[in-house]
Amino acid sequence: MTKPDFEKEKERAALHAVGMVSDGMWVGLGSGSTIAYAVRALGERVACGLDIQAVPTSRKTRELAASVGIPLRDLPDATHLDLTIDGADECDPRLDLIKGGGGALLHEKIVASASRRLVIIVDSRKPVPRLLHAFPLPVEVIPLAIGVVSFRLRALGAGVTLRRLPDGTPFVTDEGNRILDLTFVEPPEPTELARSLEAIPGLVEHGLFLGMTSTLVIGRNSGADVEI
Ligand code: ABF
Repeated sequence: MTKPDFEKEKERAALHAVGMVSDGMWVGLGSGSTIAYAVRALGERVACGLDIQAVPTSRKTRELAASVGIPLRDLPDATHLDLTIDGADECDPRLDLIKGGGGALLHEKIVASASRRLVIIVDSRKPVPRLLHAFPLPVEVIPLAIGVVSFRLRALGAGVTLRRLPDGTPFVTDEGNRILDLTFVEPPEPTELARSLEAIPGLVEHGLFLGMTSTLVIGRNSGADVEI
């Protein structure tokens, strides 16, 4: 059996999603290495005359989209979007997701929630039977609340790690916040956990994207699987 080429899988999923974009759309652009394939492919379509406005969810995506000529709008200019293409860290059979491994979950969730359709593109390593059993759940916290929020998270049974850069300094989000990565020895039910997290003041957003995905595209060695 040939070893899967994960970069090819990302590209296949991205090309499928970009085929869903049409003239006149406002398109949300997520973050991450899979999205980079979608942004470059969208740039090629724009160069051939596709007329869209795009709202990026991170500085990195903005820079890449600008470099390939995609017309960009700022998030404050957007009221709603037609379609958002984004990646994920984990996805389960219900198409629920963990996102935020790249630290852009707040903007990603705002854009996804304002979109009529959320198309998630992943390679074949991302689908899992259940969320919260492997990939740590990122939550975004305002800096002055780190202590009180961490205390409340531990009381929920979470192991809490402040995300740091390789030089040891804390990772800072595009909004100037911090990321805590949560692990669970006994993973809770995602919906209940989401409700508990949303009740903690100072916790700005969490990386559980539940009931938001319209279409999941899983890149495969040959082609792409599409789940709706
Ligand atoms: C974003 O980028 C995130 O929410 C997720 O954390 C990450 C996925 O990155 P990659 O496509 O590089 O695996 O979509």
